Amino acid sequence: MSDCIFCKIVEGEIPSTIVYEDDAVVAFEDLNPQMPVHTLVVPKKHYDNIGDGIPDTELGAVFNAANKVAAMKGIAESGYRVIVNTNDDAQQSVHHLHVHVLGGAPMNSGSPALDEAD
Ligand code: DGP
Repeated sequence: MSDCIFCKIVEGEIPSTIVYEDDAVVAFEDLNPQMPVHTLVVPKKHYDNIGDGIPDTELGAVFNAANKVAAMKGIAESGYRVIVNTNDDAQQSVHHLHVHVLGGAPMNSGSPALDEAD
């Protein structure tokens, strides 16, 4: 999609700090980090959100990449959250499926880590 900012990041048309890439996904640092580790993982192909008919293989690639990012960042053992904001009530602001990988410090029990970001 020509007006999608994450498509532009995937295509290298706008800069980002890429931390992982494979055939299916790109992972890059969030512009406004809410935690010491805050990386986004996106499928290279555009999907609006998790309800957009994503093939199992691509969905699996996104979550496997999230796990790899956590390992690369050294938070796999200490703990991390993978958050997928979907549509308005969840404050999805970029409508290209992305998962937030958040960690590097203790988080509140049961409360979404991004609540205070908005
Ligand atoms: P969400 O609310 O789940 O749609 O989160 C979108 C995230 O995307 C938000 O944490 C900030 C991040 N973001 C928005 N624009 C850019 C950008 O141009 N570059 C990067 N690296 N991150 C962005």
